Amino acid sequence: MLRPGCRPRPLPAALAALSLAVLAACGGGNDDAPAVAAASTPAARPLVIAHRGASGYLPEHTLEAYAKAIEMGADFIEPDLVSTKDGVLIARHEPMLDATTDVAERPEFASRRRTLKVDGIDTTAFFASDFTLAEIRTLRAKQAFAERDPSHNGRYQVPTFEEVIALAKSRSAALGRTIGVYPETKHPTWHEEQGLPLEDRLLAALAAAGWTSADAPVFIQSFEQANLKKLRAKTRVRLVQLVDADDVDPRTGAITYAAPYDRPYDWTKSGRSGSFGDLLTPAGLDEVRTYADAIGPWKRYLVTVKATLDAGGNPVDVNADGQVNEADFRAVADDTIVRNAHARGLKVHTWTFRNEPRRLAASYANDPAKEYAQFFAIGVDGVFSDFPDTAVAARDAWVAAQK
Ligand SMILES: [Ca+2]
Repeated sequence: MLRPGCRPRPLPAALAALSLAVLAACGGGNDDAPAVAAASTPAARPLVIAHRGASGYLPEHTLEAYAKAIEMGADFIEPDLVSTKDGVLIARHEPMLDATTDVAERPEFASRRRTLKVDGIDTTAFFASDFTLAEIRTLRAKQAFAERDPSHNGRYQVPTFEEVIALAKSRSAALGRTIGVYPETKHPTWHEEQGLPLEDRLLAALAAAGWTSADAPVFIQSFEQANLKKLRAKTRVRLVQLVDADDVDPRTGAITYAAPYDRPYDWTKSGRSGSFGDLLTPAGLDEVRTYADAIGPWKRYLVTVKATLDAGGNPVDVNADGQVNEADFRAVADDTIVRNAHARGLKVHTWTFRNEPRRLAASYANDPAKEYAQFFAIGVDGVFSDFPDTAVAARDAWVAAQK
């Protein structure tokens, strides 16, 4: 899924003047214990959704990364879906292949690089929609994050959605437990503009697997809204409205919005105003419940981060590492959205959980389990993690502690 992960984010204007390198939103921390607001009803056993597979360890969206996630105990594996030129759904985080494959090193494909508008933004890249599946098969996956182990680069292929489903089914049978799939339609409006709409092929693949009902081990997620409404008319499989944002202003903890992460792209296309956060108000949740079964808000909507401020009102580099990022911030929870969602019968699955110290708020004292526990305590029903072993251990410990 999940578009942002830890994408480079522009700084809020008032912070750009800081002499320190400021990386908001993707880290965290202070020395305070995690704060929890009012009590809500925690899930009995929150789901662990392996974000792009065990992507903290192996190149994302490969059968090897999904298999490792299953080995680690994940309940769901999470393929993002894009289309090839010949209309096959493959697992990639983006239609742009540059960051997660070796395509740029293949001279035979050099002429394919071109500029297209993606959700209104000029983007120069190698697009999956310009490659047949046979051509995609010749590529090899690579680790998307510079800070993670590159030793598996160049070894694994890009899988089709059908292969991901087959893996989930074969491992479920072998292990005697159900492993679900949690596909995301990536840029559905853009795919439609390319003449390669995703939705019917996604439903056909699920139907071929026998997965057409609300109790199928499937959640379909999207940041856009119109495609989910269309899907609701065609399937009872559970649907998830993802809710993005641009960043957090660490001086206040307030969510910030900037294009293209400010609203579902289909709203921009159709002229609907507003921002993603509107979907999480009581009125927004009333709308979401008409077509979806769950919401998937960025985790900062539920637990925000706040900086320690100096006399000038600027964030302090608390751990004195020369950078101001999440590792300097306090994590502050508020269960209002979770309670309002639950009151409407909507589950809450949030993202993305990562082990790297710079991505952990200071409140967690470098222990990712403390972050999971804070979210479980406010009632989230599922977490997307790049490190499913850590997430499963934290979940199991948390569940055991509730008894
Ligand atoms: Ca710091």
